[in-house]
Amino acid sequence: MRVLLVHPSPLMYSELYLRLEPLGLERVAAAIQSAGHEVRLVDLQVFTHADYHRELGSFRPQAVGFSVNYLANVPEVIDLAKATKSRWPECFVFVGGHSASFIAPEFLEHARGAIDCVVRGEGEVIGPRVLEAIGDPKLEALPGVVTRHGAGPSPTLLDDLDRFPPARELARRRRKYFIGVLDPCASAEFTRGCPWDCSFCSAWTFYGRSYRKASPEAAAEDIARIREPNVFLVDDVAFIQAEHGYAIGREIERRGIRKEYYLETRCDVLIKNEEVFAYWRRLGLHYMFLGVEALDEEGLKAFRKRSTPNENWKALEIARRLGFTVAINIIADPDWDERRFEVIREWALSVPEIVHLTVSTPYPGTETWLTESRKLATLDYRLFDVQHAVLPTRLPLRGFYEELVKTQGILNRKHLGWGAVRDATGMVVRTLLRGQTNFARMMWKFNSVYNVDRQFADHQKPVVYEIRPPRPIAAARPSKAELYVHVPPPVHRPASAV
Ligand code: B12
Ligand code: SF4
Repeated sequence: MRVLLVHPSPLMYSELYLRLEPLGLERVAAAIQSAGHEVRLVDLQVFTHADYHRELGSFRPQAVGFSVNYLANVPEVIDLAKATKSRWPECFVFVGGHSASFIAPEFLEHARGAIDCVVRGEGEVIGPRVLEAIGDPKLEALPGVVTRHGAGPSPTLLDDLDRFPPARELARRRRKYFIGVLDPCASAEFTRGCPWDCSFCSAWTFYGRSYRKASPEAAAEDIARIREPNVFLVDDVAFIQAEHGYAIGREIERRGIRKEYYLETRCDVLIKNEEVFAYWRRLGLHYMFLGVEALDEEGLKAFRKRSTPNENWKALEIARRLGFTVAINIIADPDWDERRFEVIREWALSVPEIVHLTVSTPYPGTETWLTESRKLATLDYRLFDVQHAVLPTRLPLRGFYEELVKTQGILNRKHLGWGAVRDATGMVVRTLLRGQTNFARMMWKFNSVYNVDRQFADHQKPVVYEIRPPRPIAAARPSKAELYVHVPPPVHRPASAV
């Protein structure tokens, strides 16, 4: 069967700092290929809607699968599904991915028949089975599958992460993928899932709080196959188990691989496993993202981050000592006033790290979605991208964006202003000499992306598809059944996360 897999367009954030390959879709593609199908991939982060329609005309797929990891992409994907079905009514249209998994029934409702099924959870095991079941009533009895007529049991976890290494060759124009100075940059995955349970995050609810590891050999083999000089490790929390990190590192050394890496981890994991991070520093790890989220005890408790301000500072000291360039994220609450933004600005300018600010956003699949007592101020999916305020703002909405953009501008100038440009000139020249322009462009794009008028105007756009607001729950904490996509097998869990 001819199958076309599609990744939607980038959101605001990716227009500026990064654009990454659609790794999940490449893994699903590998599984579908290994079942004997012909697969092509269109990534709308780098191709246009016109390219997509041309591909439909030339490839004539019998099935089109969309990846919806981000809630803000829901309207785009519904419209593409409708356009596809109206031109090619025989084509089977299915949707999978992180966000789609939490909102399957409403997705199908909005699409009014243009989407044949939503596939909840991981796509590797179920993807090929869905294609096999097209036209058969047994489709809706498959694990994770939801149609307008019914839903199968909960989805099946992939038993072995080594199966189905990503079909990277399907992502064309790979030079477009980058993160900051890591230009171009590929992505890779060493582990899947997260054993913690932060209230604002859906990484743990998607995987049912499970945690799986690729074998060190397969992980290193995958890195060896990557042609790009840089790699973004997509693991939710890198190197939770130091031994695993060492084992992969040794395999990488044995193969003589030299690359630069970026990863994300928790402050307490960095403190506990400092040595493995120091070891990876020598292997080429220069950049890391640390999940700090809040500066005060109260904020960390509210997010159930299970770390303290002291631990966070200690982790930052370790990262500085080891010579990492660190990015951290602070979650801005729509309830913030000018004073609160001022405090963040002062603090952010006093530390050497790159500080990002995102807006607190309840997402389906998170605990906050069910427990947040404030009423949503908008039901427009497109605004659920952690750059817009979807909860009521204390300041007038425009005033909130003025403070947000002012703060983001100051933080941006700190690491991308003229001083930084001077320091980064060598790097810009090197990337340009390699024919890479993503990083150089990023340095001049800020004002067109983060812009008060633009962000405010986004709220005035007509809304075609509205998110279904959460049903209030009776209990203080939602049950697993209310939260999980994958119902977990018995798991390893670090003591600090229990
Ligand atoms: C890497 C990553 C990114 C990368 C994007 C990489 C890319 N090109 O997709 C970057 C850094 C750019 C990024 C940015 C953002 N991210 Co992000 N990101 C992640 C992260 C950590 C891992 C994703 C990943 O690669 N996983 C590994 C692959 C193998 O899994 P996967 O993509 O989920 O695919 C599997 C299944 O979903 C499924 N599947 C996927 N597609 C399809 C399609 C079909 C047809 C089928 C059948 C199945 C299927 O099968 C795949 C294999 O099992 C997730 C957290 C998580 N654990 O998922 C957050 C996450 C997806 N991001 C999130 C958010 C909020 C964002 C941002 C909006 C803001 C931010 N926090 O930075 C931006 C917006 C990005 C954009 N679209 O422009 C949220 C999503 C919230 C939501 N519900 O919308 C998540 C869940 C993090 C969280 N803490 O809650 N992100
Ligand atoms: S530690 Fe990170 S990935 Fe895990 S639940 Fe918390 S925010 Fe999500």
